[in-house]
Amino acid sequence: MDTKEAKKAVATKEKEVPQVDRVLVNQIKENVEMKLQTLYARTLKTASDGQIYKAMSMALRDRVMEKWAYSKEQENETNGRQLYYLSMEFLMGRLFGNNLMNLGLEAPVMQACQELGIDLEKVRNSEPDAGLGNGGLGRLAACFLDSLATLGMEGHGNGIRYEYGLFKQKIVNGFQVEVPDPWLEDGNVWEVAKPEEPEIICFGGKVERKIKNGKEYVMLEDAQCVKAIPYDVPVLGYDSEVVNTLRLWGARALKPMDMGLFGQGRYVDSLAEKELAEVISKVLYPEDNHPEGKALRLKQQYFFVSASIQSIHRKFKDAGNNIFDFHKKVVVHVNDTHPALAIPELMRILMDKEGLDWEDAWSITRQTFAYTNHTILEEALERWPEEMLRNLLPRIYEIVYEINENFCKDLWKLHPGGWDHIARMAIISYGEVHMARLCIAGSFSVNGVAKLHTDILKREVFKDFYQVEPQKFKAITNGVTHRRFLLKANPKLAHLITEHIGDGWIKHPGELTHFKEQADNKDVQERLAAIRHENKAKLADHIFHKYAITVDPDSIFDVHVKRLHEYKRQLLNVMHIMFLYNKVLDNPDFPMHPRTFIFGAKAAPGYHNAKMIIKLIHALAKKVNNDPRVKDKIKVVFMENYRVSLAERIIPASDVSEQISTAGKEASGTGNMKFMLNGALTIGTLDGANVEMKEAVGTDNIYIFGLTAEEVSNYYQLGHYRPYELYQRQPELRQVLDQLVNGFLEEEHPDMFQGLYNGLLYGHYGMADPYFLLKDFEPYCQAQTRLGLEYKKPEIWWKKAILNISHAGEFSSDRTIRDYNEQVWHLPIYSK
Ligand code: T68
Repeated sequence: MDTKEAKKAVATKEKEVPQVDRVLVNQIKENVEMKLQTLYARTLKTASDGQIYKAMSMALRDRVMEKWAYSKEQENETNGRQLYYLSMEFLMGRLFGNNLMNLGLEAPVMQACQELGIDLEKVRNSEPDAGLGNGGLGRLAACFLDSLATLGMEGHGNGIRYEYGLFKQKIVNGFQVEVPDPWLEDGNVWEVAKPEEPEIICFGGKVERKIKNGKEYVMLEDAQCVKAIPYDVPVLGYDSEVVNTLRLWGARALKPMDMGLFGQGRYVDSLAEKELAEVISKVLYPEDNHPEGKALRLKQQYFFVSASIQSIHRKFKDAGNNIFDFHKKVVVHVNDTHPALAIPELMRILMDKEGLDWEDAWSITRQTFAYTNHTILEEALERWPEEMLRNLLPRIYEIVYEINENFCKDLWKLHPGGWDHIARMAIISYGEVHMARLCIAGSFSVNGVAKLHTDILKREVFKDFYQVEPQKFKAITNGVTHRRFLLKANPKLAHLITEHIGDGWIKHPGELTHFKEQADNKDVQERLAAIRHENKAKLADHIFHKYAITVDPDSIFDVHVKRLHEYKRQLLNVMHIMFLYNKVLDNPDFPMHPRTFIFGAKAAPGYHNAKMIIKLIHALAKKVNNDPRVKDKIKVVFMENYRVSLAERIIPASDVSEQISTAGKEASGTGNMKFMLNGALTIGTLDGANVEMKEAVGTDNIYIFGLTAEEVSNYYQLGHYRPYELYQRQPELRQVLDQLVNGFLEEEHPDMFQGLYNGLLYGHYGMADPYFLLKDFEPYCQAQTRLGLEYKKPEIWWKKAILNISHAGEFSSDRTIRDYNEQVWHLPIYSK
């Protein structure tokens, strides 16, 4: 069977007996058994699930490597324009199933497994998630890689090979406990180490200027240097010949140990340098939307951008290119400001290595970089102490200093005498280096991740910059790979769609709009409902086995999964559950369709309020789930350790998608899109990409409530928000808030949630209820009531669900990547 036919088999599997290629199936069986023997000296009878996973992955890997080799050869021969996507985070999740799907081998592998008696599901679950990211930003980078390869663009990722990914979350007595994630412990089938291609990265030292042959050159003296070793991961596209590379850098000492010290018997000291070097790529910082101002974090940033830029430069030169064409052949995208030092690093290489003068170097640099902003939260905008940069990276500091001088001189011409104005825009200001400002000054393109977000950047956060260079600013709305989050995660729904509109949507998600024609088709509605029910039953099973909580697949699965952050307002969801609970206690016949509220969220380890909200959800779950008076009308489940693979399990089983951030705070959101693709209905605010989802699907097919971003912004500016008055005026709201502190939830520790309560009514330092939970409480409860009523009318509910799926193509990362390419990157497309 050729790959086309194999793919068709994937799309139409479950339909009668899939027609698979016998020869291929036999080959796969043979490959797997052989790998088991040669790798582990095991047979199928004696191998563990983990060993079978490895053997199967190695067998698959052989096919991947062959494709990768040809793709690289092609890339070298063509010497075309390349994209390098620099990101501190790539939240890849599992790769086995995705690679299987992309190679069109799902059906024959399933057949082979069946014949060998291998439980494929178990095998898949043996793979650890590559959790090299915190949340949206890191997962976006992973989705982009998928779409780039599928669309036939040469776009490579560059990041850090953290030895420990994002912590694993354990819940102990309702509290989050963080456990390390040593995901590489059993090796990583998908990486190829290239110790023979290291880059050298230097920290500290002193900048010295020397004259040689009448020319000044710059060098660092007494610096501490480490090696950056590339670990390359192939990135396959779906039905595509282009195989890109995700290059993750690991830190190593220049010398494995100090032989002098070793000879003196000082064994531990002899390893000190190695330890100091390796700590750089040891662990991912677990803060999302809140930068950690530690020197080690700055080291990580420079480590990976310096390695990336040096290797990009090396490859560019090896291809025989002229340095003045650098920006024509290379575009470097910085994913938020974390890789911002790539800008002065390229300047350093162009000047100190290539001998270019400042003007030429700056001109090339500014035409090479593009920057995406992912947040407007003030506290999340990165700034580094000037001193720290000067000490850790003296040459880079000099360059940033010079960039700032020139930048301010230009501003002075525009705003003569405007000291305040210039201080607001300066890259170095009051002893701090402002990374977003460096990115804007050093890039040819700046973009937000949704329309609303970009508007806020232009109007507020980057207003001064927008006035100077409006043409740089672009709105490019995020997207997610519909192949991982629909085709792979929800195969039965994918099959239903394909049955009606063909399988073109897999590569052209815009075609999903054809599914609209089925919106009123009773049969399709019923099948969609049946698929959802089956997915819910599976999740219910999982919940029962893991948490011993019985949940009813006939109840509404109302799902809130994402990082825990006050602006995302998981607490508002909790308040609504408490409101419902009170209703049922007041009136046992309170009319409501039973609901299962599902949460999943990791809190940053140092984020106290976020951790208390996790504890609160558990306290509420304990109370509600064990209260016979609610008669199974309400269940609350917190799913531990939310991550990519769990998202793939939960989202296809969701009826309701909670996207209820304070308007103006969520730059885009991407979970919202994954739910939409799977036909869940959104309850949400007019925030981030929700706004565009509403435009796409129509007001009637999404439950929108609450303050607008403009209203929120007015409240902040005018300072006239009085949550306490709402508390006094609204008895149902008051009851809920009082229950936080009157022992209703935690009899033994009634003051457990006093901090959350105080924050809502009185504020900690700044204003009370800065995320407007009290203001949005009533409209939220009303929207929930509307939603609950509509769930009871299947012909209305499932029509809406079909319309959501039909309009979700716009939120595929394929569309996003095409937009980036048209507006920013201009890469050639190599389609099959
Ligand atoms: C998210 N940002 C946005 N940041 O919050 C979300 N931050 O609205 C958007 O959809 C997504 O980016 C993709 O554009 C993040 O996820 C981080 O994870 C982060 C990590 C380190 C430091 C700061």
